[in-house]
Amino acid sequence: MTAEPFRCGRVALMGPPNAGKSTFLNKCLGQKVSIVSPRPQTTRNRITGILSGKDAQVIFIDTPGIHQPHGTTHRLMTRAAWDALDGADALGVILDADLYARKAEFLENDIEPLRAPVAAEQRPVFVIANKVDLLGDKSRLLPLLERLHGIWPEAGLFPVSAADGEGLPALLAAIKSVLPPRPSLFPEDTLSTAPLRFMAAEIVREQLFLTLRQELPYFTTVEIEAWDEDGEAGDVEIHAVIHVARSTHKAMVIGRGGQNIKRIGQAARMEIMELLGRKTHLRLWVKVRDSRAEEAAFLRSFGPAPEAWF
Ligand SMILES: Nc1nc2c(ncn2[C@@H]2O[C@H](COP(=O)(O)OP(=O)(O)OP(=O)(O)O)[C@@H](O)[C@H]2O)c(=O)[nH]1
Ligand SMILES: [Mg+2]
Repeated sequence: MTAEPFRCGRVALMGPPNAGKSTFLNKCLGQKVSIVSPRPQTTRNRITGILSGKDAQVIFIDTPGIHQPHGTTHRLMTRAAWDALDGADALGVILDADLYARKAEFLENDIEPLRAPVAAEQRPVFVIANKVDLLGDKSRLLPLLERLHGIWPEAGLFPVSAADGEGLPALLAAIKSVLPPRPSLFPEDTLSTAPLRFMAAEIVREQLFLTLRQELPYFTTVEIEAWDEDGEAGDVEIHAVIHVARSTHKAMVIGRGGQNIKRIGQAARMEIMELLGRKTHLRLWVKVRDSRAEEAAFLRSFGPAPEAWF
């Protein structure tokens, strides 16, 4: 009997906003590398998450949700998602199966931007029907799976729950089996290629989403202004600035008597401390920015636009 070769490759995770792409990635890794919120368009950049096992290394690339873009920001986010396909060995299309089991009419419109490119893919495609834990009666999934099979007949179909892990072992085994035989690209203990500073800023942004819910103004960004690891007893001191567009937004983020900013700071500090494995002090400021200059900086953070973008 010959031993299976070690396999390693990249898998781009794509899909409509809010489908559970980031939740799926975190669940596969058993740790949080990508932030999650009930609001669509939480992920703004490509995020890598690396799953290292004894037989394979899977490099997942989480992406912003793909949808019909309106305006420059959405176009840039959508581009960040499509760019993830470059160099990927396989593609995971994640869909909210519960949503389409209840509202079948939404499917066509939501997958429209993905439909033709995915159908034309030469690489292995995994269509991941997520959130099956929300379906009381699993037979409600069948018409959706049939439709998806009709749309992308070549793709593997996997009903899963990123929340409770149902279906993930079978899917991960299938993903590993299509990766090219080669040694790992990253050391075994690398969880992500994202710098810790970026991850810390994302954790603050996640807490903003979770605390403010629908009220969070879309252009809110978080910037790490200072990161001091030389504090007493090896503590890390982090200063983060939450940039908002208007003074009304600032009041919202701070909350009555400072209750929101306090909650955001406490929750983010706990998570960052876990990430760093060291005692952490987190100081937050809220600044009203010069909105035009700031929006330009926000857009620049996506990288230069290619000449022929739309
Ligand atoms: N019940 C249930 N909820 C889920 C599951 N997967 C994700 N969710 C929830 O769906 C919401 C969106 O999850 P995200 O992981 O942020 O989705 P996303 O696709 O990364 O979203 P964007 O980054 O905004 O495109 C969150 O409230 C998650 O908790 C699942 O399997 N079951
Ligand atoms: Mg996401």
